[in-house]
Amino acid sequence: MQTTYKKSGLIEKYRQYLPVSASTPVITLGEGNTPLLQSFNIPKMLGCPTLDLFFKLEGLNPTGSFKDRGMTLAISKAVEEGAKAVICASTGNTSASAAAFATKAGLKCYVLLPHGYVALGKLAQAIHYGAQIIPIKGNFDRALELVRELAEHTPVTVVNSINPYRLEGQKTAAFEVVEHLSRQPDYLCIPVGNAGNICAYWRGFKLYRELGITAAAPRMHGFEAEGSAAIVRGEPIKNPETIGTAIRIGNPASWQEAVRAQQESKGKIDSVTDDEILAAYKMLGSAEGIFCEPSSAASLAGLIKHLSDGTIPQNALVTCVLTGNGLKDPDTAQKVTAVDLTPVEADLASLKKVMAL
Ligand code: AN7
Repeated sequence: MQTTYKKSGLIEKYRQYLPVSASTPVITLGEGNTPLLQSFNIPKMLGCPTLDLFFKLEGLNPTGSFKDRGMTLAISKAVEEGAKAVICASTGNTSASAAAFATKAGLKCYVLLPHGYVALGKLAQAIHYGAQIIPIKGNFDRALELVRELAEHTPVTVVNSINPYRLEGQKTAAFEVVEHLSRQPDYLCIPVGNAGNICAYWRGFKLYRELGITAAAPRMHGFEAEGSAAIVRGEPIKNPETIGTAIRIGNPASWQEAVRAQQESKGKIDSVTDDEILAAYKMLGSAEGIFCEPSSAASLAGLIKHLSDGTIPQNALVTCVLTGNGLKDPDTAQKVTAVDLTPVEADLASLKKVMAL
């Protein structure tokens, strides 16, 4: 039977804007083209009915986070360049994504994880996709230092965001936001960990402005967790702490470029507390039917902060990036909302009683 199978994935869609040639092997899992969902309930709840709010649901990528956008390109280029093995340090999502794409490409994948600080679902993914998992007695920043050192002495390709192809792939998210809105947002709110994604979005928005596809570019508002807010404080943090383990990073790899993105876009890099992150996380679930991971909710937490202090006007067009899927971190979901899970007798009378019917 003949098919007219249309190739999927970001590289096919955006190859004119990406560093690939006709001979680059394309390793894809169908990443990208994630929904941009309009929010109706949250603007009302915040007392800002004129706010035009959209959520970019990056948790709907194949491995459940935005990392897949960069990984399709990084792994495709690694194969093109003849790599046999890839390595990354990760707070979880990079490792899940690297493991999946490496497996698809037939490459060996090593992942260095901060022991005890990777959400259960992310660990399960890396195991399931067959990566060699190496938990270390140290945090993410130490793991990344080790990866850099290893790469100097061994024939492994680093697929952390210091790999130049990662951010190039991730910039496609900005293209999609513009396509879905038919214009640029006024503000982009985004969590900041290693600060790569904020740079990637800025590259994408800047390019579309240069090409005349949009008239302007949004202001980039990035949000670190208060306990790991190195950029806000202006110095690396030795022992970063936050409920958002994905952004528990004390020495962001893309620090300088992120500051440039903030300055060029006339945006702001700020911090949000764990309580603010959790409030936003719960609000997304209970008001919008969106389950993102705690770190992702830093974007909404930041928006709420900047609406209340007047940094973002109440009638703005805002896109909040929700970077990862809530299913990755079932432990936090269960911990933050107390529910009674005591079983009831399996009969109608008991049910009616507990349901107050
Ligand atoms: C859900 O996986 O650094 O500012 O090793 O997983 O580009 O680092 C993850 C980062 C936000 C921060 N939201 O993005 C890793 C890792 C989620 C994340 C970030 C991460 P960057």
